[in-house]
Amino acid sequence: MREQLNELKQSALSAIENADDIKTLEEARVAFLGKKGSLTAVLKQMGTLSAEERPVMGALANEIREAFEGGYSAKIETLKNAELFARIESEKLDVTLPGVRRRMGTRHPLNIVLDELKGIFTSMGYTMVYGPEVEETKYVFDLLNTFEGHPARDEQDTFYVDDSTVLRTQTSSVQIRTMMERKPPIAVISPGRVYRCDEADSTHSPIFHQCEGLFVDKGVTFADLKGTLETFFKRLYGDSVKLRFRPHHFPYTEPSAEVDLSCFKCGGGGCSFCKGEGWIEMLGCGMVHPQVLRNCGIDPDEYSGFAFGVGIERITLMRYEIDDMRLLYENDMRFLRQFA
Ligand code: 2NM
Repeated sequence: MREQLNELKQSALSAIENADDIKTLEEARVAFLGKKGSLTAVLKQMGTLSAEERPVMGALANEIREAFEGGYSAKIETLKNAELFARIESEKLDVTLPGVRRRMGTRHPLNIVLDELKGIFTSMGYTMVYGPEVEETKYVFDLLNTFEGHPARDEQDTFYVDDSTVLRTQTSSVQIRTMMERKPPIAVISPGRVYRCDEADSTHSPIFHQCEGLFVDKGVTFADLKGTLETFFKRLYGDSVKLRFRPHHFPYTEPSAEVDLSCFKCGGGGCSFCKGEGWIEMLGCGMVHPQVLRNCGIDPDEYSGFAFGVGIERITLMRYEIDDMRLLYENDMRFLRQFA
């Protein structure tokens, strides 16, 4: 048995020696010490030994097992280190390489202009009001004095949801709601998306953005309207801009006017941009019609007001000298990045 044990020791220790990965080492351990292992098999024969031999062989077997375990734990340590080292080698990271630059988004030109517009009117004491884009015809037409049969109600121009519901064609509906809910003085602007049945081209889009303004108080006059718009456009485009009011007609204002701005490109002399006119049509405005005030529960004998509506796209195109409105909706980063 001594022979057998010594042989086992030799082969077990050389198995440890030769194992060059953890799996092989583990197999060697099982083959030696496991339930069906070779050392276990020898120990099972202990019963056949004499009483004198048994403790001697037992001590030898223990000694061999300890030798194996010592060799095993030293080897497993070595193998684990080697594995860790190999992983560190293969996962090596060059911290001096340049990083991946994250592309920052930029504010959309329409939002740049809208924020500026909000800022100017807020500084004049106006607050923002918002309302639904899917709106009852009552607020978009009837209360605004735009009767049944008026061309503005034509199905050709307006997206109808049903007989009494439309996609709003202007944000005046929000102003009507505001006048019905509040008492003057009222000084509000209503920026938002509006819809018209138009083919998209360089100057039209079926969805665009508008900002309407409304000021109602005692003794408000057309002079207040002129002063307000002049202040607004000078702040937006600079002091040299000139305004021209032309008589016009809207069902909801009386008198009404369209406002032209002196051409930003030629300053009024006439060029290709303004088609030789020197002026560019910019917005509509007027004194709120007494009937509209009455419709909203405001006494026109006590109060008067002015209102205006301006397209955000139009201001944006002019401000940045953009010649095609469709550029504003295409989300082409090469275009948008220019406004960073
Ligand atoms: C425009 C032109 C002229 C307008 C009128 C009103 C209201 F509700 F007070 F009657 N809000 N906005 C108005 C007036 C809008 O857009 C071109």
